[in-house]
Amino acid sequence: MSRAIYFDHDGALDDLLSLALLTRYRGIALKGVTVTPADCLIGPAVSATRKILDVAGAHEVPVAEGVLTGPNPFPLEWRVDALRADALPVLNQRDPRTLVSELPAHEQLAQWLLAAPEPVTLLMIGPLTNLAWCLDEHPAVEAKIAELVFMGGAIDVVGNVDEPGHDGSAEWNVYWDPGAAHRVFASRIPITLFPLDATDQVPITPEFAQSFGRTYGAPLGDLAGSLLAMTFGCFETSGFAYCCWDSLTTSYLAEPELCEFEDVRCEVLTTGPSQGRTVRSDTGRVVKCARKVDVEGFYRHCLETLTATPEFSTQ
Ligand code: AGV
Ligand code: CA
Repeated sequence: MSRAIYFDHDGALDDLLSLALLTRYRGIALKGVTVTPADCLIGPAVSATRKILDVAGAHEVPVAEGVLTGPNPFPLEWRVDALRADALPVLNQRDPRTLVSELPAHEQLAQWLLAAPEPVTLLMIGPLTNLAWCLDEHPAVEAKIAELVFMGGAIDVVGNVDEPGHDGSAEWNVYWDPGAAHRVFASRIPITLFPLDATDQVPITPEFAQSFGRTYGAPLGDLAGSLLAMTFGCFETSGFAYCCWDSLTTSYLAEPELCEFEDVRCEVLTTGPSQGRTVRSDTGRVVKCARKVDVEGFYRHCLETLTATPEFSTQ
């Protein structure tokens, strides 16, 4: 029996790459996908999600559209990336068969978790808003989550928020909805965290993106190479590299040994110029925190996973 996974993403290029990876992993059963309207335009992000699942032969995995929002919106210039991804030829060979659930993402996630026969793994690579709502409205979901794997935070490195009035110490997924992150950290759910400390080590380099050309031919490899190509220009325009934030986090489900971990006590700040910061604190909660990455091993993992022969199973 495979491990059941529920997956919440927020529609950025790296999120869509992560979805492609997830569909290829043996030993996990992807049960449902929710999309948070954070680092995306939600319509194109849901559409691209359905198309990727269909191309991967995973059209039976249901998708739920998010409606809950946080207080600190993402820059519009990042959010439009989903529009471009949704128009890629590899995703438009036919109309996708993937179904969108009638419930909004937060309610659907609660229903899925409450109905789970065994505690599941929850992978979240955007803000924690949907989960925080579930914990407030349906406390029984807490015991249904064996592990939350979350991309977010910055422990011993600078953050990536560059907004007026902010001191730059926060990472965006936490900053978008600091209250939600605070709520989830206050739960007893075991958290495996991929903060910028780890993800800073895996920038999207020209070599990594172009390696998908050498093996050109498989649809998901083509998708990955295109998504990676679309991230270029980020450093030149903003001074920040576009990293494999979410895809590194996702790879943990297939190859946990790609990272070394350290237990860190920390808390989430919710107000003031450092809002959204994840800060070490003796009174904070313990998270299992990714620290050092096998960088070449990770790039190889992505290439091999996405360019091998297709095979998908929810069982
Ligand atoms: O902070 C990293 C998170 C990840 O979940 N996102 C992007 C990934 O999906 C926000 C983000 C930070 N810098 C960005 C981001 C950039 N330059 N472009 C788009 N999104
Ligand atoms: Ca994301």
